[in-house]
Amino acid sequence: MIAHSEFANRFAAATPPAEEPRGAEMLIQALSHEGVDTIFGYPGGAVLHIYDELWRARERITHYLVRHEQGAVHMAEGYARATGRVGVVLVTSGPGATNAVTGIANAYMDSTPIVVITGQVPKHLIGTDAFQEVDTVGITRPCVKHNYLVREARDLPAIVREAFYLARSGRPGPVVIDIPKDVSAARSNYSRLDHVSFPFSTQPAPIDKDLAREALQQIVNAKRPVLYVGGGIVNSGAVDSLLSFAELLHLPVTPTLMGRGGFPSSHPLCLGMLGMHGTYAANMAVAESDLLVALGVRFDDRVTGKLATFAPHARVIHVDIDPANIGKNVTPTLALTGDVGQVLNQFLSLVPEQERKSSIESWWNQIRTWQRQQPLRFEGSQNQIKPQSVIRELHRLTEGEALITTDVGQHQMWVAQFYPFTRPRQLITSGGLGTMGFGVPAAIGARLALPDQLVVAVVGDGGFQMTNQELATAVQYDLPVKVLIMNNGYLGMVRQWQEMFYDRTYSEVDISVAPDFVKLAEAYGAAGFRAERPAELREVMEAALRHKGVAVVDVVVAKEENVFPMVPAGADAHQMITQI
Ligand SMILES: Cc1ncc(C[n+]2csc(CCOP(=O)(O)OP(=O)(O)O)c2C)c(N)n1
Repeated sequence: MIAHSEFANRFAAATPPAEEPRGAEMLIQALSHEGVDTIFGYPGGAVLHIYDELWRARERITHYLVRHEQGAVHMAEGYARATGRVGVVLVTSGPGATNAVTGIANAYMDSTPIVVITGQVPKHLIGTDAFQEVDTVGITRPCVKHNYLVREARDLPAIVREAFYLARSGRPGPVVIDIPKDVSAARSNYSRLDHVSFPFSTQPAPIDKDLAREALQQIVNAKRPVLYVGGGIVNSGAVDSLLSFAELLHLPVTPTLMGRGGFPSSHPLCLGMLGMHGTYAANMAVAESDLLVALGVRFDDRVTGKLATFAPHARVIHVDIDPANIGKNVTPTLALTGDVGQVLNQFLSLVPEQERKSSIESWWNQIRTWQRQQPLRFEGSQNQIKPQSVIRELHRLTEGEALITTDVGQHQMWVAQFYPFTRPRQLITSGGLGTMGFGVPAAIGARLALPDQLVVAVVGDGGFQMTNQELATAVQYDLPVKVLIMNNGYLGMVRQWQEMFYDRTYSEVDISVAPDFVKLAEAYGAAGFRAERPAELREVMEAALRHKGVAVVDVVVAKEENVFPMVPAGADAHQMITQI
């Protein structure tokens, strides 16, 4: 048995001279060089050298200690989506990395730029089923833009530089850097960061002018055009160009869930969201259109329903920065690969003077008729709080200015339907992967990025129970997010499907045995509020929004309310269920 001090002496004696930096130090230097000042993470054995170095760098980089690695990734996503900056995560090997995978996949599906640094067992133990070893590169391969297993400390500066470039360029997404413990410990020649060679061209590819001209001609000539706009508009910062273009040609616009806020909801040209729970007018307009202009979208099945009958009369122009998206689900008649903002600017510069007026009045008359026939609506109630009315009230109390994050389920759809988003990055939701538990940590990350912004997480009672431990993180760092739980005692969206498509067989969706959410909030050091009756809703929400610190509002809503309209999975717009 070696006494502790003796061990420490031996270790010290074996430590090489300190002139050359360790891999961990090079990593921190490289992160600083990328402008990183915020990391969300959770320590463990394989990242101890990195945490040691991080402590020394704490004046430059603030580390936010989460309560679960999934929370760290969602916080980084919230941070990234609120600002467009790259979010950074640091977790340990094995379970640290696997806990992060849901967030990584979520970021991949929603094109969110994050860099996730994972610890790995020392190189000589890789492949031996060592303690806390998993093949992180293998596990994450299908859900990252790129990943690295770092073999030499001296490679770190170049890898970090490339990882950040890849995360934010083109279609943004997650990049994983897996660092074996011996690599973060190794001392190495330090290549100066500004001398790192960089194989990529950072210039965006030019837009094909002839194709752009042809696309514009088709748009101008179309009788029933629709602009179908997605998250690409937000990521590209193309919001103003889109607005100018739509206004110039008086074109109807329908945003996807991820495109919400990319075009102002209250604008007369906006038809509301399309897809499974989109508006009647948006879905009918797409179904009857003769030209669908798809801008920064990926033809998700929640938008298209049955592909064979999606927009059956339409030519399709698809503009996307990611060539892999083009033709993946729908074969376009004309494709433009490139930044959607640049393409729109190109269109704007080409629109001939005489075309700057609407020639599609009868199309607009038809659309207005659909809007009048089936507006978004719900039945009010004197006795029960209707979930839609909660969102309306939230909109009123926040004067439409809140940044909203959500989980996944019915509440998410009601937020998308009833909170009219007016600016990009105002709704941060899990669109592609549909991750319950996303809302609370994403709100924390967004609030950290935007300290003056009111941030409200609207969550279900199911999703809240997946990541509510991050309330501790919010309290610890004084990030006063507001959490609005739409508590229906059910896994509501699943219950709705069971009601509608499985003869009301409510199989395993009753979650009415739950903690007292007010007490739970208080146990975390947050404030807890509850509203059970319509008459008290406004006052309770007001009090929660006024509260200076982290606040949780348990809103007990009508248990069996359904989200309408609904295009059943695999159906087409004409089979939309609109009744309430
Ligand atoms: C991690 C995860 N597991 C399962 C699902 C499937 N799922 C989608 S919606 C939903 C119900 C969500 O219930 P709740 O959070 O209470 O929200 P509500 O639908 O009632 O608004 C479930 C289980 C999912 N999206 N994510």
